[in-house]
Amino acid sequence: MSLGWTGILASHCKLVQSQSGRSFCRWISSAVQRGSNYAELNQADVAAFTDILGSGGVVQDETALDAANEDWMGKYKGNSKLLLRPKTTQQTSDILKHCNDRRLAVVPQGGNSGLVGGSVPLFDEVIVSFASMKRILSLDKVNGALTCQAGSTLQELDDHAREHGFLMPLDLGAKGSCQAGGFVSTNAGGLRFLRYGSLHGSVLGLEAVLADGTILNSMQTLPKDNTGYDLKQLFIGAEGTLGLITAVAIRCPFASTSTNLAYLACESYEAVTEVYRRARRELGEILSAFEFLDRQALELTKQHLENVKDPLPSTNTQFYLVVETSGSNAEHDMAKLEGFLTDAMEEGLIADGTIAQDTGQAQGIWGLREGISVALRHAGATYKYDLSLPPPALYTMVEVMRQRLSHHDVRVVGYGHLGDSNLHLNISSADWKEEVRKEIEPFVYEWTAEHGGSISAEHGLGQMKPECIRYSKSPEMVGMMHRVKDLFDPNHILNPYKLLPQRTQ
Ligand code: FAD
Ligand code: 2HG
Ligand code: ZN
Repeated sequence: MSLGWTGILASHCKLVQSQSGRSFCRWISSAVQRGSNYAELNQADVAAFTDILGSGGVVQDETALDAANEDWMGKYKGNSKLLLRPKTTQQTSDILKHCNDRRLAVVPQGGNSGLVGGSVPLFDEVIVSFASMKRILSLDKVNGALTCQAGSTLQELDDHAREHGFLMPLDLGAKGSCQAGGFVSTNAGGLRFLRYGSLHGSVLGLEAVLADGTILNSMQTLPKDNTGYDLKQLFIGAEGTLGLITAVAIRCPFASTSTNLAYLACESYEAVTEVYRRARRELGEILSAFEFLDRQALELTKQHLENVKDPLPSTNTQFYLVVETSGSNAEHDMAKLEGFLTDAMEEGLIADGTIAQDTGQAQGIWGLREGISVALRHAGATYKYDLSLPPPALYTMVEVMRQRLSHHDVRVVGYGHLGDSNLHLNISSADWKEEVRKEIEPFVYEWTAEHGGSISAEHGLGQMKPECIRYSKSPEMVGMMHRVKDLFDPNHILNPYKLLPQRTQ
């Protein structure tokens, strides 16, 4: 697969005025340049880092650097010569103090599962990995507050929480690799968002190190604290541009004792949205996930992932739903779900369906849904978009794109968190082709903004689309973000070229 896209993707854009008076950016193909204000790494820097971390925490090995320079999709590749692995908050602070004094640019890296190139360098930025900060620190058995170091993976945290009757308030396909610092920094959404909401609500506290080495500790574990500005919120979704998160406190709900999972087939998108509306109304408090995939997503996943089984092999509808309920009374929950499904079937909204009979079947259904991104990776190059759109417009986007790209040899795939109005639009092609990208962008962003959506529902902006933030945020909001950045990181050493657009003045 070609990796030569970074320069093109990290293009600048110029502002143009739309008819509605809103400012949009349009691509011009000038690649981002390495900031001339950044120093180049030298032997004295390596010696200073070795003093801080010992030789085990300073990685210059080519194989390890190759892996850390490249993102999960194989789409972005940087050229860092140094990977640092702190074990403590104090070491992280000492590293940043040195980098700030020397003007060395830094990329924080968690599980490197991000989908917008935020976790890899563009040039020679020093990579700070949290892989050696994996300790789970505490779990309050009464209120479910769990504290951990930033490098703990979501799977490890969920396993630990479940041992004590709780679960993590988020779940996603990359749970085996993504880390607390990474999912908090991206404000990841995932499969449990519908039930437990955003990390802006679940994160109770965090500890972050600012560019100059200052440690900001707000590791409170109580849900209420109204003493002044809630600074921790700024780090949630900041994609490593304001500080390095070293520890997190997160509120874990009790795990439900009764969970059901249904896999449903629908003929039309209208039926899908009606099933969703009724699920909210009729399943109410026990509805815990409402995901959808289209036939193209299903076919592609079956083609590329051998271990995925089609739960409804004899149906041939355009849409499939994964509907989960979680409650505390198995009989009541099942009766509610069955009643809801029977009504929807009798009214022709659902063409066919199955309810998982055991955990193995449930895992199979989730495996299919979570496997779509992995299958897309196997299929070649993917033009990946993660959009918030109002439910009526959500699938129109997929149809419009399919029509627009009909003269190209690509597969347009739509799936996502329908219950959160979050579409994952993926265009799969054997290879990257710049002419295809140009037909997708900026159209996809303009269309989304015109329909009142957001160009990033959950994956963030990273290096893929910092210039396009203006489709979703006003000039005043972007200006204020620049001022916050200046305050937290005056020398702009933290994750440069990501999230924020280049300044226009
Ligand atoms: P990384 O990829 O390493 O980093 C992500 C960003 O956070 C980067 O900007 C990085 O610089 C920064 N960062 C990392 N660690 C720190 C730290 N300690 N301090 C400060 N900044 C830091 N996302 C969703 O929202 N929902 C999904 O359902 C979902 N499913 C996925 C499924 C798959 C198969 C994959 C590969 C990805 C998926 N993602 C999903 C995308 C991704 O955002 C999440 O996996 C996760 O949030 C990234 O965590 P990470 O530890 O891998 O972070
Ligand atoms: C998901 O919901 C993830 O599966 C990944 O957010 C989406 O790969 C994608 O486009
Ligand atoms: Zn998602």
